Parts: sequence; C-alpha cells; structure tokens
Amino acid sequence: MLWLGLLLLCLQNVVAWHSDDDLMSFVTLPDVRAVKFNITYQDRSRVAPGYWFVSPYLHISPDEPTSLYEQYQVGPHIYDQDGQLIWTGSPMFDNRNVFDFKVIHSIGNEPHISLILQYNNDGSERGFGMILDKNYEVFKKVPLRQDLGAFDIHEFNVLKDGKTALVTVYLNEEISLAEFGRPEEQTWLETGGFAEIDLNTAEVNYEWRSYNQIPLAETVHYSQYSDVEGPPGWDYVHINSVDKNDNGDYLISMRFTNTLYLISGVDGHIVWRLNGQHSGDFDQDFIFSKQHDAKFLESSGTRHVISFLNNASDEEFAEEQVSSALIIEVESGTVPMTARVLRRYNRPDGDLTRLRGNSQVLPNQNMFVCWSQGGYISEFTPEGEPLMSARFTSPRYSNYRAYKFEFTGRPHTPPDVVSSVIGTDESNLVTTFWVSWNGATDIAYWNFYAQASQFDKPVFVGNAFKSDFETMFIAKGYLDWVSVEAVDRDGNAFGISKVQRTSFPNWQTSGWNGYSSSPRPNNPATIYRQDSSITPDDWTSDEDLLPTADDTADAQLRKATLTLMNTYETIRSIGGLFALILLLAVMCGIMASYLLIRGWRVRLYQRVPMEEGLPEEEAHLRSDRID
Ligand SMILES: *[C@@H]1O[C@H](CO)[C@@H](O)[C@H](O)[C@H]1NC(C)=O
Ligand SMILES: CC(=O)N[C@H]1CO[C@H](CO)[C@@H](O)[C@@H]1O
Repeated sequence: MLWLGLLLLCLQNVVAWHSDDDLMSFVTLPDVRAVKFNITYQDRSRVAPGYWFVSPYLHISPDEPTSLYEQYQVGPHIYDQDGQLIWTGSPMFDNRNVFDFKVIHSIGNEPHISLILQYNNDGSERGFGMILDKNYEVFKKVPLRQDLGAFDIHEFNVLKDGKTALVTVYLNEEISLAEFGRPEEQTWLETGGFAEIDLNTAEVNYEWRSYNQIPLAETVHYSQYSDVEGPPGWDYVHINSVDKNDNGDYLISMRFTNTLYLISGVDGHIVWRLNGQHSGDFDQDFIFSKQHDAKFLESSGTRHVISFLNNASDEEFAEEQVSSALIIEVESGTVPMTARVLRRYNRPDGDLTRLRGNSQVLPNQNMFVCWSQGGYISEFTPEGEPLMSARFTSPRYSNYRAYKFEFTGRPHTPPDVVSSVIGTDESNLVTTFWVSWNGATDIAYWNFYAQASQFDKPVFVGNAFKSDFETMFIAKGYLDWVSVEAVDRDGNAFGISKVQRTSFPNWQTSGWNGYSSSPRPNNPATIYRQDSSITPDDWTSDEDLLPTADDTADAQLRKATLTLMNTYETIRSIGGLFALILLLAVMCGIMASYLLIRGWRVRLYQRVPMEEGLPEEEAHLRSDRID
C-alpha cells in the first residue's frame, strides 16, 4: 500500500514536471509557445477597444545561448482582449528580450510600432531602438552612439515630430567621494542620463548626465558610509523614463532619488525637483517613491499634468502598502509651487510592484496599467473603478511595460496552413485544415479551398469563423492542394495562403482497409459544387470573393471531432500510456456511435445565409447549439 502511494506520488511529480499548460501551442507554428493570459473582467462593456502590446521575458538580462532547441515565447506579442494571440514577434527577434513595445502615430499617416531590442548575450550586439511598419517589417533600426554604451531597456520615446526619439543612458565614471567627506577615496558611479537621437542618422542632438547635476546626497541607496565599488559602480539615481514637452524641456524619473526632475532644454539645468530626500521644490498633498514612467499628459506654461506609476517600493524598502498609478497636476508659477493628485489608481490585488511597470491613459480616458511582475495588467475607468485584470498564467514570465492600442496589422507573409488526411477506407476520408496568420488583425472568417492538382482551379469547400489564433476546419474527402483565404467582417477577402500539399499517414500501419493499397486524392469538384470555384486571377475583385455556395460543413462530424479535441486537451495533462489508452477508447466510442447513429452519407454542402457577416454554422457553434 505504502509503495503504491509512493509510486503515485512519483508519477504525479513526473506529470507536473512535464506540464506546459501555461503556454499556447499551434499546429501551424509548432515552434511558437506563446504565454497564456488569465483574465478577469469586472465590467467588459466599459473597457476601451484595442489590443494588448506586451513583451514577456524570463530574465531581465539576456539568457545564456544554448545549443538546445528553444521554443519562441519571449519578445514582442500582441493579444486581443480575450487573451488570444494576434502576433508573436518572438521568431523575428529570435527569442531575445524586447522592451517598451508600443504603437506610435508620429511617422507618416500609418501607425508604426516601436520597441527596444536588448543587447545580446555575448555582447556582440549592443541593442537597438527599432521601428516596424504595420506589415511588421523593419522601418528603422537605430543604434546608440558608440560611447553611450548599450541601448538601455527603459525608454525609447519617439517624439511627436516623428524624427527624433528620447532614450535613457547609463554611463560609468570614477569619482572622488569628497562630497561625502572622504576626499581620499574614489568609487565608480553609474550616472543616469538621456539622449535625444535623430532616427535617420542616429546622431545625438541633445545629451544630459546626472553627475555634477544631481548630488550624491539625493540618492536613497547610498550614504556617506557606503563601500566604494569598482565598475559599473553605484547606481545612485537609476533613470527610468524621459519625456519632452512642447517648450523643449525634459521630464525625467529617477527611481533611486524618488524624484521627478524638469531639465531645461536650453542649458540642461534642473528647473525643479518634485519629491525626494529633501522634499523637493513643491508644496505637495502626496508623496511617492520608486516611481516609473513619468509622462506629460499636458504641459503649457507653468502648468503640467503628469502620469506615472508610484510603485512605492523597491528591492529593499516598501514605503506604503499598495502601488498605484497617479495623475498629478504641477503648478510652478505660484509661490509656493504646488503639486496635487488628480487621480489615483490602486493596484487591484492590493499588492506592491517592486520593480518596473508603466501606466497609459487611453483615448477614452480609461487608465491602463502594467504592474510588471507576472505580466499583471489592469484597466480602470477614469474615476479609478477596476474593469479588467489579467496576468500571465505562468509566473515564470514578467513584462516591463504594457500598452493598449487599436491597430491594423497586415503581414506581408501569407497565412500558414497545415492539412492532413485520415480515414479507414475510401468512403470515410476526411481532410483537416489548420490555419493561422501571424499578425493579421480583423480576420472574421476563413474560406477553405482545394484543387485537383497544382494547376487546377481552386474549389470552395467551406468556411469557418476565426475562433482563435489558429482555426481548425474539417472537410469531407481526401483534399490535396489546399489553400485558405482570410475574410474581414464586411466579407472582403484580404489574404490567401500558398497552395499547400496535404500530409497523410502510413496507410498500411494505421489500419487502412480500402480497396487500393493507399487512397488517391479526390478531385474536389466531384465532392463540392463547382460553381463556387474561383480562379486566382479573380481574387482581386471583391465581388468574386464572397462565397456563392456551399457554406455548411458536416456539423455532426465537427461536433464529434470537437469532443475528441476537448477530451484530448483534458487528458493531455494526465500524460503517458494511460492517456493514450483513454484517447483511443474515446476515439473508438465516437467513431462507433457516429457511424451507428448516422452512417456515412456523401452530401453536398448547402448554402446557408450569413448572419451578421458570420457563417451560420459558426453562429450555432457560438451558442453551443451545433445541430
Ligand atoms: C486564474 O485566476 C483565478 C483568479 O485569480 C485563479 O483562481 C485561477 O486559478 C487562475 N487560473 C489559472 C489557469 O491559472
Ligand atoms: C502618492 C502616494 O501614494 N504616496 C504615498 C507614498 O508612501 C507614503 C509612505 O507610505 C505615503 O504616506 C504616501 O501617501
């Protein structure tokens, strides 16, 4: 009995070790294992439209290269508000860490994407600020001037002119500790600064450094008793954001002085300090600490409205019980100068964000906040009522900054399609399609086609609502030479896959019982009505893109297959031989009852009316009323 118990315990551990339920997997993109979200909506009707822009990472420093096969899970990702994947940029950036991944509207008339590609593990690449177009192709790859070190991961802030960007800069210098009354001693110091760089030439237009401007006494991390350090040295200010107003002045956030500074664009002097060790220059109705991502929401004359994340804690200290995003109003034209809280958004789980994070005011004035660890994000009404919270299902991953934007992505690569055929004899062959299109937004449904040979006309075999990143579709017959077309909600087709061969099993070892030793592909025109076929040349004309016939797939077969897939998903975590036996049993059961109840009838697909732009069968699927 004891032995049995021990054995079970061991088995359980083995199973737990192999569990990868927290990652997505796709037939069409087998290398991609995107991180899943666990989402809670308090009120979905009031969230802003848009997609989430996140870039999960495992470790903040580049991981060791490994000769082992590595799946794509780190780097820039776009998700919809159901947590479905829209785009993974992990293959494009080879699983490297990416930061500050967002949409920008300052270049031309089209939206662009900006991001920071971190330096690589062996230091052979020092990182870049990158701008992609809506086709996910590189529009600009901007290096940092050689003497400014590696491209810092905190900020790549493309300015309104669309020609320049602000970046944070970390440099090291050896300094005397005279300021701390130890003139005979030297220490290395990490200075925090920023640069404004030209996106076309990568030249630096403006440069600022903290040393000689921010005294050592402002840091909360070192004191006159701290030990001297070799390079890189004391990280005494820790700059983590920079923004610029129309007046040409810069707002910087220093996490280790608990201070926001306004820096003159003319001569670089500190115009004012908000908060900090020595209380700053303002009469404040709040204090804050270890803040991130300070951005101007408005700035004119002496009045500034600023948003930032007050995480209120760091690796060592916690100054208050809960982190918050704040919108504050700063007035520097009065005596005394004043700073007031306009809005506060407390972390919904009541916890502290010790490191990293950001906040973003959305176009409808909702507040979107990233609390960083575990990928925790929230959206609030302008008044601070929480509407949504989500975090990665896997605690292994974090995310520095997250954003929400409406965006239209149109990859130049075609949709990815995989198809395979199974059956036990000529009468019951079915072809399964899987389709996905990495980065394409606004796909409402997919049209599926097959053709008799490479050069024959494609025949429309059916369509299916896009239900997730990847959509599966099952069609009667052995269909070789298949293709799939993406259609938007207005019925416009806007992309088609390459024509793809269908894979088949080893017929003899997989229980093939047919008349011939292996089946030959069907001519789809004999199974599906031909009048719906369209030639590739016609695909540019909208009228021909709408399916003219044959919309319904065999619902009963689809239901059976769905049950099978669900069962498979459920028992996958059990693992091993047991699962295989169970799966086989369920498969046999489904097949037997299906054949018993219904028998096999070859039936032409019938045209069904489209309801709200969706194929009727999908409307059924969504209401769980399949037949
Ligand atoms: C999702 O979150 C809820 C509430 O926070 C939690 O109870 C549940 O276990 C989570 N689910 C997964 C799969 O992590
Ligand atoms: C803005 C804000 O939340 N400030 C708080 C920072 O932490 C101190 C100390 O816990 C609080 O007193 C402030 O209210």
